[in-house]
Amino acid sequence: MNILKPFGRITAMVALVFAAISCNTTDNSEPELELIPVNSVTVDGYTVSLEVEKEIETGANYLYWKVEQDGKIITPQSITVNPMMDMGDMMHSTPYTQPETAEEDDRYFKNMAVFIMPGGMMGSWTINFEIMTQTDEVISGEMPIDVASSWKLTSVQDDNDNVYFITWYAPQKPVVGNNDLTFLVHTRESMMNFPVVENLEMEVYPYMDMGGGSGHSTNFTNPVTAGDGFYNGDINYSMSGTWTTSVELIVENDTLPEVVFEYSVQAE
Ligand SMILES: [Cu+2]
Repeated sequence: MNILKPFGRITAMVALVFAAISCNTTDNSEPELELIPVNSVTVDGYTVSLEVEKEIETGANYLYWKVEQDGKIITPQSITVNPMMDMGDMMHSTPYTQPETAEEDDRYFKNMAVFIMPGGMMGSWTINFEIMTQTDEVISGEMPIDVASSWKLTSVQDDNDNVYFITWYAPQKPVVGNNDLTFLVHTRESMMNFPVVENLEMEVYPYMDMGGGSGHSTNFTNPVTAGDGFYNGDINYSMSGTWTTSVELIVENDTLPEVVFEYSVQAE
């Protein structure tokens, strides 16, 4: 009967080892990238794929680029992109950055594009890409994409017809309680060039219309410039439901007309 004792100990040790392993995997705080395929294009034996975290829409989007050769992921030296909307009688680009190796997963290159118009009746979006392989081979092509419309982008003009594109960057999904409140601001230098605008003053005001002429605001801090066109504040929603947030930009002491974002806040 004594013969069972060591087995018991071994079982206990095995259980401990398993507990340690499963602890490790669940404790891993890196959020898992969950990407949706958008489109892929094959050029000269290289398959270039575009993947995203959420459906591409007006406002800010992160685009993840993957290049494969013979079914294997390769790491190019660089990927250069240029989003373009063909509106029939004219073409224009949109604010965007160039792809760099994704911190979350180095099999991908990642960039941001802020789409200023949805695709559809008005025109269609394509992302032109140029890839330099490790052997200096250049692969170029174009990737057609759909851009849905969203509530997260609006624009305003000043008296000199300068346009400012205001993107609601965060919260992407507003919830009751405290949320980081982040905007991005770009202007248009030409149809191909949309630089960020830093050091503006911004005045926001969140409001919930309760009907019958009554309504209320909630606690918030006004966003302030954080560099690269980002403006960071906070918003603490007291209730779920439909909210508006007005935004005024102050450009060199000139207060531009107010724009309003309207969206729904979830109960968490
Ligand atoms: Cu357009």
